[in-house]
Amino acid sequence: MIIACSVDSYFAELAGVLMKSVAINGGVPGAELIILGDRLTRRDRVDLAGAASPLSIHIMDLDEECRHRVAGLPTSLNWPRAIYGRMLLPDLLNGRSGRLLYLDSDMVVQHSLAELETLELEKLPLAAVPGPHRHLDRDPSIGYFESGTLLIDLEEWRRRDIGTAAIDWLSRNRSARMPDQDALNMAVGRDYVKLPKKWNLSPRTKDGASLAEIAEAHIVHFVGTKPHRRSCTTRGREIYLAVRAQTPWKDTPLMSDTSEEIRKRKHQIGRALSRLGRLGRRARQEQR
Ligand SMILES: [Mn+2]
Repeated sequence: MIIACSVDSYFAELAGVLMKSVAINGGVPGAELIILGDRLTRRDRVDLAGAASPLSIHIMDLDEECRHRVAGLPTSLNWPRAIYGRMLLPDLLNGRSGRLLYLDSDMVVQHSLAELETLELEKLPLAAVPGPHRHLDRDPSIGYFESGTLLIDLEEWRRRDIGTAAIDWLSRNRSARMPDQDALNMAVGRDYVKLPKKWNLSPRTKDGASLAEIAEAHIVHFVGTKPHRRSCTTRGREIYLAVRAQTPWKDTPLMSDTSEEIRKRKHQIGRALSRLGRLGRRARQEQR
């Protein structure tokens, strides 16, 4: 089984901790670990390379062609371009068959993933955990899954060209509430295997999980404030910190509110500059 996630530099630590948790708790010594990176720094690469020891991580880059494919899709501070890696990976792994376990970087594996290596996928493109959001404008009986854990049948996904269908839908529906997740749900419809909650469990109090459920969850998902921020108070955060202490990030200070504020400002400036660039191009065209 291939296990992959997709991150930019900001989420590199989370990806490293996730992969470490796969190595120590995943019970899948034969797994192949892949990180699809969007402009990772040299430092990120060095840290990630050692993060999953004794397993090794292969880093792939979100190249020009990938960027072109997702160029029309919406992004924000919380939804960077890297989230679309899950739509691209099955095509990037063209020629490979079998299954890909795609995981959000803000997850930690606590117990064995071995069950997912043999779980029956019933000739469907993926398996995922059903979620509560039913805001899509379609027959509610179709249901809705969360995109944090995706157990993908690579050949079935490519046969149905799920990646293209999701990208096309989202480029026509740029104001979707949950961009990658809504798009995948539209592309897949009813055709997925429903996984139990233990494969994608949010420990947040408002998501209603009990402490016993959190302890038993095979994969916990830190939706909301990310656990590498100093200000994170999410329940179960110690699960993240315990694994982090075994990674190259163990002596790195947690992300302060100041650096988070700087990130936000940089993002706003980036947006403003690209808006100015567009206006400038339009003005020049009008002068012609
Ligand atoms: Mn997530």
